[in-house]
Amino acid sequence: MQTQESLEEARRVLRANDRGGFTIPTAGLYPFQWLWDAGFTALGWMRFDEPRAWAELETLFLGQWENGMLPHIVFHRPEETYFPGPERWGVTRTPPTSAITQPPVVATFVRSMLEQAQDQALAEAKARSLYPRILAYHRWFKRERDPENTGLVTVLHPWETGADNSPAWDEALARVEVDPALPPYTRRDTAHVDPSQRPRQAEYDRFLTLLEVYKRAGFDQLRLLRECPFRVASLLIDCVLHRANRDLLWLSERLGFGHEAEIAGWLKASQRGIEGLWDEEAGLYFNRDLVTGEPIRVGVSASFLPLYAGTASPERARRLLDTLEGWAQRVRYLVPSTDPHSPRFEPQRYWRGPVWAVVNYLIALGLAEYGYPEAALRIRRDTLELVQKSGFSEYFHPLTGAGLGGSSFSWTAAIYLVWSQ
Ligand code: 2M8
Repeated sequence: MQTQESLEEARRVLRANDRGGFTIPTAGLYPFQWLWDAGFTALGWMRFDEPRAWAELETLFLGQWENGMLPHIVFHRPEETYFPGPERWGVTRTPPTSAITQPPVVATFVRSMLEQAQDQALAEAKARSLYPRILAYHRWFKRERDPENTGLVTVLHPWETGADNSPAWDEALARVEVDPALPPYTRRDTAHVDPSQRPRQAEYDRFLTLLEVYKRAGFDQLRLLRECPFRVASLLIDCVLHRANRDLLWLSERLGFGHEAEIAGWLKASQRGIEGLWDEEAGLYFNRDLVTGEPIRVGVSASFLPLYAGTASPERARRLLDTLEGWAQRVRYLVPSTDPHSPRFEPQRYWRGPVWAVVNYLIALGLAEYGYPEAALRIRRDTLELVQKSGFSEYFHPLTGAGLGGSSFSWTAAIYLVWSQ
């Protein structure tokens, strides 16, 4: 595909996935609105339809809970092609939603949408109306997921991290005992995608067991912080939230809301929390198991995200670049979702090896900001090349460049639009 043709195709993917105010990630496999997908997709819409871009975020917030939580899926209308749907989650509200969250990219993307908007009046009005809802969401994180002010959020499900079957969660998830009374279920994902590219059955049983744990706890977060058998600190959540708080602070100042001191307090804690995940010997940041308190010593693409957060010192940023260069010796395309030196690296299985355009976007942004434009450009070029070679796939094989998972995928199209214009 030539760039011009690919750009037209990327716009076509977003239009085809548009369900009126929200964009599904891809038909069949994911027929609802997902939180962080909506953020990236809004950035894509911004390149050719600004009102539609703002609508994506407004529609997402229709799912926000009264306590501020922004759920990871909003089930705007019934669809039979996905499991677990609203019945299994058992959340009684309209529209129905899941009961967990996802990487909170929204504040950061609202800021960049406001900065790049052609229609400044519209952008300012939309940012102003979204701001209090984003603030309520970030206050929820602090109040319900870091009540002891450790600077790290407690994550209660691999789905919250966005990187569902990452090898980083293997031990923490294995500790979850499959509920013997788990209601029977039929997976739908493996009807759409080759099972060798999806999580394993043992993982799904535990993903579903955790839902029953939440329901039994009445979704009480503070209770789940004590009782949930799966509790981790995830770089994807903590780094995305740190940057989102930096951008929320910027928005507060720019729009005159006056919450700067409160947000600066959160930033101080998360700066300390994230930098506490650094491993000097590995030259990387590691996720942490909050049940054992131990670092999870497997390198994953999120290990580079303190560059995106902006918490890393220049020395640590340099070490990260060296580590990334080591990974680049092992794969053709950056950035594999798992360290390709690791025995757990599986180049075609979902979050255990493949390249994801959205994570590439976050890492490249961080590298550029730390003064490594060439490394950022390499990642950008790899991403565009993958799309040109294999289309708008959900993820890509880091050795062969083959497209994997769902096709005509919204966030891949969105990143293509953002990066090639
Ligand atoms: C994937 O996750 C969903 C559950 O949330 C699934 O497999 O059913 C992940 O890649 C996640 O990060 C993404 O937001 C979602 C939709 O693209 O799909």
